[in-house]
Amino acid sequence: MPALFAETALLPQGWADRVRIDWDAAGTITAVTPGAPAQGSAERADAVVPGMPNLHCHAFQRAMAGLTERAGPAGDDFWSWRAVMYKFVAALEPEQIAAIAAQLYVEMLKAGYTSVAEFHYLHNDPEGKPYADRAELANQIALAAGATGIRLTLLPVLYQTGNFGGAAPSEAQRRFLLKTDAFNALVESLFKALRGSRHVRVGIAPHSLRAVPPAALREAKAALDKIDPTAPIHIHAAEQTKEVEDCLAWSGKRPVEWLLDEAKCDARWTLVHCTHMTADEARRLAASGATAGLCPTTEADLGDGLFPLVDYLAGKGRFGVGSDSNVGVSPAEELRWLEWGQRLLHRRRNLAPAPEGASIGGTLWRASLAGGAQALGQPVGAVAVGRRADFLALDRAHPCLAGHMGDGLLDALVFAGGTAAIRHVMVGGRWVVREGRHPAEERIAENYRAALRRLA
Ligand code: NGQ
Ligand code: ZN
Repeated sequence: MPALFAETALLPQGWADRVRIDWDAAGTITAVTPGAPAQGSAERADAVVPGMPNLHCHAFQRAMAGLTERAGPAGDDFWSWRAVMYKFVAALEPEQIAAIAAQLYVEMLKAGYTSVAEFHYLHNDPEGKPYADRAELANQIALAAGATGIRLTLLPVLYQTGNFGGAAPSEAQRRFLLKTDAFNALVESLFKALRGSRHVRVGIAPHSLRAVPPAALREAKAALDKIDPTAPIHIHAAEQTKEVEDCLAWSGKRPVEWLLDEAKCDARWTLVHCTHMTADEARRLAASGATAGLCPTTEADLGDGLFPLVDYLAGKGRFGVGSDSNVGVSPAEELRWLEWGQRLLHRRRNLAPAPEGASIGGTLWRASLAGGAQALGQPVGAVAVGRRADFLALDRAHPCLAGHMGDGLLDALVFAGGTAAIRHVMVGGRWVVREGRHPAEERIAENYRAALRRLA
């Protein structure tokens, strides 16, 4: 039986020393023994913490990060960024999508993400026609995840309209569009193809209330329920004030309010962004048990606004973090900006509510492990029996961790550039990063460079 002996490890009950962790051939933890003797065949590690689930990602956007930082003719905003993104998307070929995703997933693993929820909305060819295999592009994502070893929750996206009230989609959106029947068939085929995988779970992602009319939302959910009534459902909501205004004009309700009232969101749901909520919406979303999917670096990059974290956490709301457009690829960076945004807003420090003396980095890391695991619908996010063996081995001898112990390690990780100390990364009981390196990283980077050369 494979096993690891950790000098110290973050367990659900807190930090423990001399922890032996055993797992089975399928990568599920079978025993966690604090205070264990170091002898035996178990490999040794220094400080072990659960790897972070990344609850929101559009992999292809990694290749345009840094390319939208030139001033446009008339003042730039989220919508002008989106227009550039649509141009970028227009020409992407399947192999390019796989090459970009593989490069990104290697970067994620090295930064401490051990799983990713891919909100996958490219379905059609550049002309907007379906590929011979409808799952052509979704397959590229699954291939990239398999090639890198990252755990995947694959969320095919339903996208039908250009705005609320059934507005026609634009030409630029043609690669995203599927009729509900075609979408349901795609979901079913992905369930079939990926059944039995311990590394992949399938759910669905209605893109947003802008892109999915209520009837289609209901039908897609009903079809999913027939296959798997616990599968995750993700949706973008209330990222921009224009979306809130348009939603009010359409329905008399705000997006999060509409979703809570009409879609009855519960713990199966992840609402991505929720930047613009009233205090009442924040309280109700927290009480629903759904996860708020927060993507602070993308939300900053796109000028979205700041999530009402203080109200939301006062209601004990669940959250996790996502890399979204992949301008940042690091859970520590997302959490740092989550907290820093609140500090800038409130002009105070240590805003994530925690009892006196509690660590903010530790509080945020733990909360986003739990929220991320719930959002991905996979048994991850803890070093505990029955969970998958997905974790990071930190090097406490690294200068950036010197002088830190227990939750102090997580404070250093989140607030003091401690990610340089992520030494090894394990997913499902297999090391996917060793000494900071992924075994296929050179080949994957070369493919990525070649894909970008063809795009240019
Ligand atoms: C997306 N991205 O689907 O990639 C969106 C932009 C939209 C972010 N919201 C498109 N970060 O929301 O219409
Ligand atoms: Zn998104």
